[in-house]
Amino acid sequence: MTEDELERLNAAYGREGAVAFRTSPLGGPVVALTHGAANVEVALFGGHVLSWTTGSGPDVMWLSPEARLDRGKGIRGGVPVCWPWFADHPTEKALPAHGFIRTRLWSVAESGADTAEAWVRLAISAHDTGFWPFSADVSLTVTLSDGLGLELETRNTGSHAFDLTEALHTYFRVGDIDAVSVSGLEGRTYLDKLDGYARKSESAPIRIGAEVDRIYLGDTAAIHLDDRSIGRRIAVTSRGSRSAVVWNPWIAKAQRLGDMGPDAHRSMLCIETANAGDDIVRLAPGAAHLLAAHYAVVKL
Ligand code: TA6
Repeated sequence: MTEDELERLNAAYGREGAVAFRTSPLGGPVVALTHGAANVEVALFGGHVLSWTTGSGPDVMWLSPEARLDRGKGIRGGVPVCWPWFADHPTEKALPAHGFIRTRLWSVAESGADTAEAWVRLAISAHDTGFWPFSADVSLTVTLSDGLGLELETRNTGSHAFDLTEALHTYFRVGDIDAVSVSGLEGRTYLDKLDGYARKSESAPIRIGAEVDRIYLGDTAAIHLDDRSIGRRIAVTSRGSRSAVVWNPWIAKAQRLGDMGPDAHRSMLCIETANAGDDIVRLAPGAAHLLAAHYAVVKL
């Protein structure tokens, strides 16, 4: 994006001290939100939240040291927007995992700021392409206040209904994976991707000591990621979601992925707010669906 284009974005959507557009050293345009001591950075490539700092403690988001915005491929870390399918395409395995809007440039639709929050809405239209013969308008609204809110809205603008699976695939930074536990999913059924999607039941708060890749089914009041190494709880709440994914690649898969940097498994954990697994959204022509996540950080 040229400096002139950035200037036009700042003229149209910049808000003094709250919303600003700039070029990231990672190689692409980003919008920076500021509210008090908190900051968020969102890449226009993929509508991708890269970073969220609250003013105390490390970045809440984990981002690969190898992340780039200018290579046309999915950014490793932050909040990938998985849409219009979660994980592999249901029938065409050659298609990119987690859909195609995470590797497209989004446009800026709106922005705003007041004493309570700073926000920006990014948008993209997905029309008939060879492998997705439908039409939809998608927007991601990122709202920075005392917490961080993400709202992913899909509107079916075509004349055919389609099935949607999606996720806000959030990579949280942790101080030391050994000091982490995840609560709020006890008693829930999950699909274990590492065991042929076998249905299993969660019995206790989750500790991570190996690769974990699970789709938890049903409504989730709140999921708590407790990190005793950093001394913080990340509370995840959601709307429009009846599934949540917990993923850590551990050592071997992180090495196979090849772009996570050294010992990444010790410093990240994905808790993804989703419509995945059995949780499929059927969107009729003209209908809309909102998938929303809210993150709050409190001291432990
Ligand atoms: O959500 C978990 C998962 O489906 C894992 O199986 C792993 O493939 C991961 O997503 C990959 O995420 P990425 O950021 O590479 O799209």
